[in-house]
Amino acid sequence: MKSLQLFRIAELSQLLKNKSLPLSWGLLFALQASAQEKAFDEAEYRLSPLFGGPMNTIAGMTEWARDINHVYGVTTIVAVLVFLAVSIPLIITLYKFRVKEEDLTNLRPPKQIHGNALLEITWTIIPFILLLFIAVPTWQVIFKQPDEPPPGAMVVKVIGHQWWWEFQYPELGITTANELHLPAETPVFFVISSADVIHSFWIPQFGGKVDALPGTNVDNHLYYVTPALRNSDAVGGEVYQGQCVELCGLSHALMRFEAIVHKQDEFDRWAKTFNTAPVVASEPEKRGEMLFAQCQVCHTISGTASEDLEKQMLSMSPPVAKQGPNLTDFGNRRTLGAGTRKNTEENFIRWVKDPQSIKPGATMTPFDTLSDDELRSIAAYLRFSTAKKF
Ligand code: HEC
Ligand SMILES: [Cu+2]
Repeated sequence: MKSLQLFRIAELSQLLKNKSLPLSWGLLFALQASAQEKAFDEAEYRLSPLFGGPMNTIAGMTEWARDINHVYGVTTIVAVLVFLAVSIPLIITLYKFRVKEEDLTNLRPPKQIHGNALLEITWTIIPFILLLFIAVPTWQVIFKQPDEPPPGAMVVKVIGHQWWWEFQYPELGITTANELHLPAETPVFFVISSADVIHSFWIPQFGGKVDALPGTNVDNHLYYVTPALRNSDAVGGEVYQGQCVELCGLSHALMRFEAIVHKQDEFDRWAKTFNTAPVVASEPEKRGEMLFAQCQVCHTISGTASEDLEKQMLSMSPPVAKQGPNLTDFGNRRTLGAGTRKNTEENFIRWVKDPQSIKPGATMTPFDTLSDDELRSIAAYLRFSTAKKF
């Protein structure tokens, strides 16, 4: 912890020396990073090697994030100028017109004035011009967002749930949760909505946050080109952190996800193998598969009976969506409980026995009557049978 703090300070001074970071952002960066580091350490998070903090908004990885940072920069400069224009004359005035020793015996009220048209017009026009300075780049950036998916963009539907994320790829026939897989350097058009209350979709390093609203015909959009890989032969993709940023109930802070950026061919393989049925090899996995029957009302795994059940539920009128996340690729997921814990056997068993002990308010039923052996079998099935090589 201490060493990380030192690392961050060293890193920061390096950035300042290279002039790649304005001072005001640098200070903000240091404060924000140290608070987040603590939170993420507790959640067993790995720190991203680039710029330390995985939730850092300042080191934008997409052009969209850099556009937003440009607006921040302009706003910061204007704000600093206003601060100096007010505080310097104030300090000079306080000093120059302070009561002097010899005046103390002869204090008189200052000359009284009322109204000064020239002054009032001036201090109306100056803020107007300053606001224009901020407004023009803001508009320019806002209007870069298209209303419809541009030709060639991949469409991803993002649906917020209390307290997890669903991701659908309509063109690929994929539904997954809590892990957003994306190809590198690809334009993506997100269609964002919610199944219950207002959530907000945010990947800090990709820029911008967009509310996920419940109800029909209120979908919000977000468009950007995903970043290039930092390491062009990264296997398994590069991970960015995401978080719900609208206070949405008890476990709002535990409503996280990971965005994983892959080489195009790796992404294609992921998409192609995604919906293949689990490979049930060992005895515990077979037992686990049977025991999973009691989880099917809420969870779907492609290529199993739970998928048929989902189709039936969706064809009812009105259609009924399952309450829990799709677990088709659960074995490949790095976390469980929407980014709350690492996907280990121990955490898995604790989750199934008592989800609320990991995530207060989680709407999954606790399965505390299952024996340890049964729990280990379900863990084997979900953690190994569904882990597909791609
Ligand atoms: C009443 C519906 C319901 C039932 C039944 C149910 N779950 Fe869940 N499950 C959920 C919900 C809702 C979540 C998401 C909770 C959250 O993250 O806030 C979840 C999350 C999970 C997760 C974490 C997924 C992730 O990627 O974060 C696992 C693993 C899981 N359930 C396993 C099981 C198993 C195994 C069973 C059966 C023994 C089961 N569930 C039964 C509703 C259910
Ligand atoms: Cu939320």
